[in-house]
Amino acid sequence: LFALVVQRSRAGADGAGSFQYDAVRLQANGMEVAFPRQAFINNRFVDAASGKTSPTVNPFTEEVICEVAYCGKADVDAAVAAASAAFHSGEWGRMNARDRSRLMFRLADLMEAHKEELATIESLDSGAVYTLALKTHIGMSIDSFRYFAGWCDKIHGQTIPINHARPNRNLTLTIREPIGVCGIVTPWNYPLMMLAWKMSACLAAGNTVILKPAQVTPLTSLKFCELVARAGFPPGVVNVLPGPGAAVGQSIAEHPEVRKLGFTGSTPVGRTIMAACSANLKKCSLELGGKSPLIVFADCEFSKAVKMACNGVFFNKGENCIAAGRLFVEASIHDRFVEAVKVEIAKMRIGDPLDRATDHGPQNHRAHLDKLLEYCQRGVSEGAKLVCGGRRVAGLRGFFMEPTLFTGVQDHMHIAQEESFGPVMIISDFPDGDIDGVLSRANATEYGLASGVFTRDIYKALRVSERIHAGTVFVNTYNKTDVAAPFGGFKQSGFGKDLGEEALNEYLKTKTVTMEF
Ligand code: TAP
Repeated sequence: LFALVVQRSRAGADGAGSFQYDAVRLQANGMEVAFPRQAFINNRFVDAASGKTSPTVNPFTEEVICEVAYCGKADVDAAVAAASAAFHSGEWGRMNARDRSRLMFRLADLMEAHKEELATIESLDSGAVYTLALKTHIGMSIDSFRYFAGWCDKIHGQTIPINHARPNRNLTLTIREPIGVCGIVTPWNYPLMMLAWKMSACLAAGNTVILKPAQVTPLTSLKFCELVARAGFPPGVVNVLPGPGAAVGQSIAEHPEVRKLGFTGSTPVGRTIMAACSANLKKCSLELGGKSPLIVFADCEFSKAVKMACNGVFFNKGENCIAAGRLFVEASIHDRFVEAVKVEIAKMRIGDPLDRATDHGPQNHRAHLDKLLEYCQRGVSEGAKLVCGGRRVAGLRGFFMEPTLFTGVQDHMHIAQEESFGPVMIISDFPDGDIDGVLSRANATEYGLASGVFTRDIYKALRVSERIHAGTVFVNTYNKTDVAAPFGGFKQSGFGKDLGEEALNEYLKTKTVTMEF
């Protein structure tokens, strides 16, 4: 399908001067794309200390794209040493906030200049539909760097009137300081966007960072590193180590010199990470799984609710942490709603994610597809009604899953309780007018990431918003995240926020200075 070449490449001298790395070059999407395949430590692309590599696979062709460095503990130690030097004795630690901001804006501009290339790489590596990759995966990554670049010189403390020590006077002030060397571990569903959400706040606050991308989707994180160096970031500020979570992620979480860990991924791994962080009592923030309820009242704007619900479930092939994991539809519109969803599903075009007409691409990797098929099988065996889908798409190469619809789902069923992380809509009905009943069913989950409600009645919308146990509530919309709005879960969906001003707090510490005069 495309020629794969690894060759020595001289990247442009946008900021820090030119540098060389072994680029993978291939033709795709009507363009040549080039990206690194080695780890990025101290502004250099290097092999893993062990020399090991592992393949990354294109989920549309099922073919290996290239071999990527497979890092381990020794690489974490090297990256932490570089990040520590950059923070404690390097240029970054001494840099003015406004210069830091300028660097971040320059990086965002470079990302924008390379957005088609980044979106193509994301599509090849993760199966994301190109048009969505361009707008959301890459577009929101760029927005995130711009948004937080603007914060760099607006991070400040307070002056606080404490009791005086008469006859002397006292004054207390607080200083907001970066934490130091931070670790970030990301999942595979939005590879670059998850990097961007966390790293932009982390860098704006003045920290240095070691990031481990998901093994199955490392390529845009590595391309990003090329742009970091070209933007002129000093060595050691950004380090990226592809490799297995159990070795690289765990070593970052345990490392005594890493003082903060930002994690997005599953709830079980979040628990492991929190335990590992206890080694040196690292600050951590966890954005974990979800099973977000979406309540559709009979007085909603019907066609909008149907379209938004489909978007809430099938967006990014359902590989979306805030996906509407469970729909509760008021009984009097239930059957009409199901019929309308079937019509929407029939319209979805499944195919090559690089094709501009495609709505639904392949699932991210084979193991995930297998898990989804098993999940649907379990729904059937527990007695839910499989209206459509539930199978691998026949006659098509690639990890394609049919968009799936279950109805008649009972609260005790596995598919009512656990997230699929795939294109599976799960509908239950609720008796007309039973707001309290549906709220208690919607809240009967250990997750609390997002939620949604469709109604024209402001009273119902506010009552649901107030009483639902979730970090985000969408009213008459869904999936509407923005870089300026804080994002994060309650309960076992984790704690700490990405995005918005609140995200800065995750990467800052407060020092209190009290003076007597
Ligand atoms: P996980 O299996 O949890 O993996 C996430 C990351 O953690 C990967 O980079 C993984 O490495 C790494 N990891 C695995 N074991 C580790 C360990 N012991 N120590 C440190 N790191 C470790 O999740 P996933 O399957 O990639 O992503 C899907 C999940 O993420 C879903 O549950 C979804 O809801 C959640 N998610 C949540 C959000 C938010 S914002 N709440 C956003 C996106 C996704 P490997 O590369 O080796 O797997």
